Amino acid sequence: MLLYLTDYLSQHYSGFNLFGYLTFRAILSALTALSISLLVGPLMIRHLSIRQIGQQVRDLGPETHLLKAGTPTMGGALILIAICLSTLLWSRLDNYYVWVVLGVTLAFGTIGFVDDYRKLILQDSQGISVKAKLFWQSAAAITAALVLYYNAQDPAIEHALLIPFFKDLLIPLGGFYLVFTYLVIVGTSNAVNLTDGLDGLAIMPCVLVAGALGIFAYASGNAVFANYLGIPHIAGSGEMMVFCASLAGAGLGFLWFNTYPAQVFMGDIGALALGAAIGVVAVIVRQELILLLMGGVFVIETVSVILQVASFKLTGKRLFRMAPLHHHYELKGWAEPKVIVRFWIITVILVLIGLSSLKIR
Ligand code: 57M
Repeated sequence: MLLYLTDYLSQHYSGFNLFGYLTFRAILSALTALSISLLVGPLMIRHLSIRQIGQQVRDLGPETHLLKAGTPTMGGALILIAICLSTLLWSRLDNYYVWVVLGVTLAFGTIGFVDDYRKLILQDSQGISVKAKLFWQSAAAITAALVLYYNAQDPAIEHALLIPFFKDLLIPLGGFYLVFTYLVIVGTSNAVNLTDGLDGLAIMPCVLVAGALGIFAYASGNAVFANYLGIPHIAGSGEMMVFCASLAGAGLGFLWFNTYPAQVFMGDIGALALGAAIGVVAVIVRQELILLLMGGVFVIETVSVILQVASFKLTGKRLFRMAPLHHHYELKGWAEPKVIVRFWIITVILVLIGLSSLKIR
């Protein structure tokens, strides 16, 4: 939004040309979102506490979690406000990718809000049913997939699966693009949701993966860099760097309060929205397989649940002490911060490997 002003002012004062640079706007976007999170965080925590919007903790989980009962949750609302304000301020609003990614983020955030609201405010422990949650997630994801499919500027690239670490290796998806895109968005959203089970465990990998996707967006959106790196040029995708920067900034600001011992949880409103946001950005910049790699912690957590349920149903025995995997290590005696930081370190390693695919091909 501010770009309309700075574009005008730059005609009279050359210094305002700075705001035309994507990298500068991304830095401002991150700092704006970080500032909003840090400044509004305490007010939000106080508001949630006064409204007694506190986490209910099931007694099935590790005993250490019982102490967490009553921790204010739905803090993800602050993350979404910071992301939306910062993105609207610093991105080019005539770029349709910006509206697609904001629409998906807010749609999944709304689904999470309704679930949290029912559980925490209406005291309905079930929240919205699994079927209803999946239905609305599917509606949002399929809508985004259709919009991206029919607005593709270069279908040969934008409807193909990019194979990382190989130069110009694209597999045309055709109509399967819609199914694949749906799976990426809904899968990432629910994987982040499952991962959000320890203080800061989900938000830091979201910050790291979003930051890396921002770099991919910058490279893909720049014809010269895309050509030099041997990745597809996707005109306009560079603006995703501004969105990713706002997600990273808002996430770091939230982590200030969510770090162990957490003063606030993000709730489904945050977890579902952040996962969907990361998923749709990966689709826009054609880096779904790199997302699978960099978001490996989300994948491992989800697979651990699938394996645990399958094992229990088939053999009556559990593979892990408890799933998702972070609970398994807690029950092995690892202190919560140890589990969290080690999962963060694994994410840093996976993100660095993912970024290396920009050069190794
Ligand atoms: C999302 N929610 C946390 C918080 C957060 C099928 C099964 C695997 C489903 C899964 C499940 O219920 N997942 C829901 C995970 C919950 O966090 C809230 O939920 C929001 C995210 N959606 O923002 O509001 C608890 O996580 C802890 N927490 C923190 N710090 C944070 O920053 O400590 C969260 C954020 C919070 C708090 O204790 O209450 C969650 O874990 O539910 N179920 C599970 O994950 C359960 N696993 C399980 O049942 N495993 C079984 C089978 C089904 C695989 C098994 O291993 O045999 C575990 N979770 C709980 N209790 N709460 C274990 C039992």
